[in-house]
Amino acid sequence: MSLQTQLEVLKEETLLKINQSDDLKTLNQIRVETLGKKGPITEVLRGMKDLSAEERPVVGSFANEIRDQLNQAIEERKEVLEAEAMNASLAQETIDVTLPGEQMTRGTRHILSQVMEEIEDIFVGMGYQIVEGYEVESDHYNFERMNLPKDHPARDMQDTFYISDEILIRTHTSPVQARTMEKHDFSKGALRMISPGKVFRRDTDDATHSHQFHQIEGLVIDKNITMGDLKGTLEVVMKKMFGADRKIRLRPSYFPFTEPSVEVDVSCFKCGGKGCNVCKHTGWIEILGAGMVHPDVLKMSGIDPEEYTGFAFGLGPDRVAMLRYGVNDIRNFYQNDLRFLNQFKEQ
Ligand code: FA5
Repeated sequence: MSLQTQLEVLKEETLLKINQSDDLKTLNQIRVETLGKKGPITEVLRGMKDLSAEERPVVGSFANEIRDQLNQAIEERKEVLEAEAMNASLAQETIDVTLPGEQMTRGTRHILSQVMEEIEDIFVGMGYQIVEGYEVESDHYNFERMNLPKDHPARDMQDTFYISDEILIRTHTSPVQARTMEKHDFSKGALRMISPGKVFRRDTDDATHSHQFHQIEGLVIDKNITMGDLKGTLEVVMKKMFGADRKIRLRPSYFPFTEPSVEVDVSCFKCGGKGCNVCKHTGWIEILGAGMVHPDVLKMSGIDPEEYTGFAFGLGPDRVAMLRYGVNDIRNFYQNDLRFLNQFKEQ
């Protein structure tokens, strides 16, 4: 068979393979096998050395022509296969925009955070500043500066988690009073602050007591502040929190850091005052302690009690939330049970 005939046969066979190839990998393989250095065309061209000088250019240009034709056929087939692959992947990746979207779960603030922020807003509206305190406190600020020296029997009122002899986790937010008083510049006006935060006590947990709970401390110091200011302020705040028809009572009490001292109770949400297991059959739930700042507490913070007087209070927002929403066990707030918490989703 002449070289031209061999090339002609090779061309026909290769064109057939090219047109039958149905993926890019096979097509590339055909190209390498036919047109590569070890392929049959190169092989035929090598045999040209045996040809006469007249025949050589004729066969050479014929071989080049066939190589060009095959290359072109491969390129054309490649375009067809690439278009087919693109169409197939487009068909596969089609998005059905009518399918329902994935449901996103939306977080919400904890009910206690919601109640605390609401109380903060009431006080901010009355000109109070918000001050942050420390959860890890010193015995000095938690007790001594609150008129509770080391051997004071009233320390038993707040069973304490000590970290060392001098360091503890605070049992109330009252240490923020001392920290704020000693820094306040009275030449710039009265001190009016609240301080919300977590407190800790070695209380036995029950329906109304938790070993970790929250308090919002309040403190007002100025010239001529009286018990009337305290009572008036608490009445306004309680009405805003619970509505005008809920009953409130002030009871004489004792705190070493206030004189005189009171406790404020709100009528029980569950029994309405008749007595039940939630209010321990008293009809009332205690939500805050308060009083006129003790002159010794003022003195220890460098304030002259002859010139300035003040009132302070410590409110329990956990109890406020219980009263508000009829939650009959404080422990629900701390167990992170979503079935409970989801009832208080913000809108
Ligand atoms: C105090 O802690 C005083 N520091 C409050 C105070 C501040 C009085 C300033 C005077 C001036 P008491 O221990 O009563 O007081 O706590 C205050 C409020 O915290 C209580 O009325 C109650 O609402 C809440 N509370 C107390 N113990 C618990 C507890 N174990 N669990 C949940 N709430 C509690």
